[in-house]
This record gives sequence, structure tokens and C-alpha cells, in this order.
Amino acid sequence: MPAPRTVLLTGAAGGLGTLMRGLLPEYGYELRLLDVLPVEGEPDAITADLADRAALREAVRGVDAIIHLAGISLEASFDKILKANIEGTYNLYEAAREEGVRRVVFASSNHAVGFTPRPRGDDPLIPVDTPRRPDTFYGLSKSFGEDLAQFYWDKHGLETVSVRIGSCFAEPTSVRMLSVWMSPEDGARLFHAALTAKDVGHTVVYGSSANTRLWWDLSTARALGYEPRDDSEPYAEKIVAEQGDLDPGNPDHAHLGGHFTTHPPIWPY
Ligand code: NAI
Ligand code: 15L
Repeated sequence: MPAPRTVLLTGAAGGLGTLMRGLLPEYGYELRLLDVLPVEGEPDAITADLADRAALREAVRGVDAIIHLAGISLEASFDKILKANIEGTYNLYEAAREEGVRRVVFASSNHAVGFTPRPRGDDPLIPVDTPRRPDTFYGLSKSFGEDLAQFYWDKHGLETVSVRIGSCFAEPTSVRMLSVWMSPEDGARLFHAALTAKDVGHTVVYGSSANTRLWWDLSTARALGYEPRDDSEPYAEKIVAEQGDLDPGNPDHAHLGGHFTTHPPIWPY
């Protein structure tokens, strides 16, 4: 398979989509943008809901690969998650299969395994094959997405890299994020590796920078050719001074998913 050039980016109006719209063209990609909301400054972006199967089929026609970011990105009611994340992701995979698209990079989340206890002391890093332990309906939808990806590979030969993203924002802002942060630049490096690595079948990776306080194993990401260059540690002194270190008695600090395991916010969507 030649290296992908034309890539459909779903969720292009969102936070991560906006970061990736800025960073991925440097790698030579031509991005086709899709979101249910208009994408600021991008009059050619496709405005479509993941529920619209005809629009998805047209959107994926002729692209080499898809980066699938669209969906509800925090906890919400099951009905809303079902529509956008579960049915929506199915609709996109069906469109990809029908149009012969060969690879998807799926924005999974650490919340697919959010109830996994965080490593303490000399505990080993969490591997990608740790049992799934979703912490929310949102995390459950990402777990479904990973299974859907495996199914489309086994049944139809459609490849996916499922990226269990930690926290991809400009800077880490909490003590938990010191462990799970992915700099936007490392995010682009990882998406590029996921688009170009050969013979990925369905590969699951964690998505983060090479943080000193890392909780999970990046070896499957590195095997794709990902070489993270950032580390949250330069932010640590200030964050720990303001917020304190991880507290063994605080349930929000007990699991990978952080506060999603205790007080999940319901997004007014
Ligand atoms: P976001 O909420 O800023 O962006 C999501 C975008 O998807 C929005 O622009 C929204 O309009 C669009 N969208 C929602 N429902 C849609 C539908 N039915 N049809 C078409 N478009 C729809 O989220 P963010 O932070 O940009 O995350 C992007 C993806 O990465 C999400 O799937 C999220 O679950 C995943 N992720 C992000 C992390 C992060 O640190 N930003 C961490 C883990 C996963
Ligand atoms: C996610 O899955 C969310 O989409 C993102 O907004 C962050 O909350 C991130 O996880 C996190 O765990 O920090």
C-alpha cells in the first residue's frame, strides 16, 4: 500500500481536529475536513452528521485513509453516546468499507481502560492488552470502537490503528496530566506513524508523550515508528506546587481515568 496522501479528518472543528489541521499538512497530507459544525476558516469543509450515511459515503470516496476524531468527547447520556459514537463510528466504517478505504486511525481514549488502577511505585507500565475497563458510557463507546475496528480488520481487511489518547492539549494542567499528556506535536507524530506504518492490521496504542511520570507502555506506538519528543516534566514543579502530588487517598487519583471514574461530567450536548 503506498503512503496515504489524501486523508479525511472527522471532528475537524473540535479541539484536537483544530490542532491536527494545523500540524498534519507539514507531513504532506491533503486533508478533507468533516464535522457536524462548520469549521472556522475552512469553507470547503464538509458539514455532516455521522448519522448521515449518504454524506459519509461521499465524504470518504477517494481518500487514502481516515483519521476519525468526530464524536462526543466526554461523558453524556447513553442515548447521545449511542447515536454519535457507537452508531456514528459504525456508519463511518461501513462507508469506508463500501468505498474501499484501506486504513482508519481511530481516536480511542484512555477511558476505555479508565478503571485500571494507575501504577504505583515499581509497578509495571500498563500494557495495551490489559483488560478493558471503561469508566463511563463514553469509555464504553471507545471500547466498542476498538472492537469494531478489530471486526472490520478480521472480516473485511480494513486496517485500523486505535489510539488510546491520554490528554492532548497545548499544555498539561493537572497532576494526572503529567502522566497522560500528549503534546500536540507528538500527537501529529503519532498520527503520521499510524497512517504510514506497514501492515498494522488492528493495532492498539496508547497516545502520549514520553512523560517521565508515564503510566502506560508506549512500545506498540514506537513499533509503528512513533518517536515522541516531548515530556510533561518541565511543567511538573509548578503544577505540583499549586495542586500537590498524587494523593493515594484521593479516588480521583486511583485509576487511569482520573475523575471520569468518580464524577463524570455530563456534556450539555
Ligand atoms: P471535541 O469535542 O473538541 O471535538 C469533537 C468534534 O466532533 C466536535 O467538533 C464535534 O462537533 C464533532 N462531532 C460530535 N458529534 C458529531 C457527529 N454526530 N457528527 C459529526 N461530527 C460530530 O473533542 P476533541 O478533544 O477534539 O477530541 C477528538 C476525539 O479524540 C474525540 O473522539 C475524543 O473522544 C478523542 N479523544 C480526545 C482526547 C483529548 O485529549 N483531546 C483524549 C482521548 C480521546
Ligand atoms: C478524553 O477522552 C477526553 O476526550 C478529553 O477531553 C480529556 O478529558 C481526556 O480524555 C483525559 O483523560 O484527560
